[in-house]
Amino acid sequence: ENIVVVGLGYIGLPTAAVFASRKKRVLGVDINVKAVNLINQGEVHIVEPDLDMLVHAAVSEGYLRASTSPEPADAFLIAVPTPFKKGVAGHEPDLSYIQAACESIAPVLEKGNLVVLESTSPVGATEQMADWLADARPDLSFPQSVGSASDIRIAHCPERVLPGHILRELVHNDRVIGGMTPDCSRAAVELYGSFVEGECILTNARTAEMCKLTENSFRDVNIAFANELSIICDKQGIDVWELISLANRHPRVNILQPGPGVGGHCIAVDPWFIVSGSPEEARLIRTAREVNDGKPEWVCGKVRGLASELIGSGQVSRDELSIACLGLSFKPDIDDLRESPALQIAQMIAEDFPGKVMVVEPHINQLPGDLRRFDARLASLEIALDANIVILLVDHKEWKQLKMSLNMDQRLLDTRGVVDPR
Ligand code: SAJ
Repeated sequence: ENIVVVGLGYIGLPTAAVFASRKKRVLGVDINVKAVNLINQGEVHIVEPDLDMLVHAAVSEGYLRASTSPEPADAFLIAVPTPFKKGVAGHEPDLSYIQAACESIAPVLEKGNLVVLESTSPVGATEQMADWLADARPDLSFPQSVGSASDIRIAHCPERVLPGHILRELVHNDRVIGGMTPDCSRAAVELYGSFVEGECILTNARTAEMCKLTENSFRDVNIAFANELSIICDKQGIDVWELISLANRHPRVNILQPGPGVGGHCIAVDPWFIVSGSPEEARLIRTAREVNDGKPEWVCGKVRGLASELIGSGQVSRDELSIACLGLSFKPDIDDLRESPALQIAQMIAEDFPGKVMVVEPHINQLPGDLRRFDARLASLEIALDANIVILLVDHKEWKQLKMSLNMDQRLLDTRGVVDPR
């Protein structure tokens, strides 16, 4: 069986490699020529535990190849990004990458093929994908017009793996499989059955789309609850981490952890797809997004307050003031800075206090340009802990057991509850 995977990012490449490890012949397709060349040399362009070994083995055994254009196959998997349109009010989903993927595979489609949309998508995207394919190939029949008798079978099978644990979760997580007809679902189950050890559960495409959005919105709403509590507790002089651990002793309470905001490409994006599809109804989901998106600015306000306090009381002069940011990535123990609230905060602080900011980030060796522009610099943890204001932004394992004793001219802002206040 031959499989084409379109999009060789954090989802597509691991999926392609796992299929190849089960002795399927896989062609990975991406518009990024550099990534294609690297993969063909058995190397990878993304950081994910064990992925390099898996890709290397699959390429050297001849089961995995990469190219910038698709070839005929039995099944096509689409794993391209679905961002929202930046700057557009209402955070409209941008399906242009799916459309481009459809245009690239349509010419090589043959009767009997299965096309699976894996990208996280707004409700209706799978039907839209089928329409794009049907428009490009009037000689073939599709489920939206002929039902189960269609030449091409189409399903949505959203990915729910956690970055950092992708290879394990790909195999062990349950999979929700939503076909446009029951036949389409069955064809997709057969395909995934070659490596998924979790349960494959059948539904329709719209429910599968909504299911994925619901999972990430559930997490977003629950993190927003924790973030709102942290702001309330700060005002009331209560330690929010102590509060949450006490409340979580209740058998039916399980509050998540507050932080500097919510980052990554999934949890901070997917809820907007529900909001833009049902703007009147999705009130809680929208508010949760706003609460989480507002948290970086709240943290910056706290830092400005601490700086005025230190300067106003004469503890330190404005010229001498130093500020340290511990962590930049969007979550612990990874190098991924994309959509990171920690990075956003460090940038805002560096802009407010040019030349005074140092950053500790063990997973990178050069600061992003925006930080360098305001003369921020990378520092060691030891030096950073002498800064007047220390902002803990990411709970990397390097400082999980961090012990600090603060001098009179020092303040700590721990957004992750790592340092025991005692
Ligand atoms: N965060 C908190 N407090 C918490 C938990 C997380 O502030 O208690 C923050 C993190 O620091 C981070 C953000 O939320 O900035 C998101 O991190 P995450 O670890 O919760 O999730 P992601 O974005 O790495 O992966 C999520 C997962 N979804 C769910 O857990 C419901 C993953 O299973 C999905 O496959 C992935 O989104 C995706 O691709 O959609």
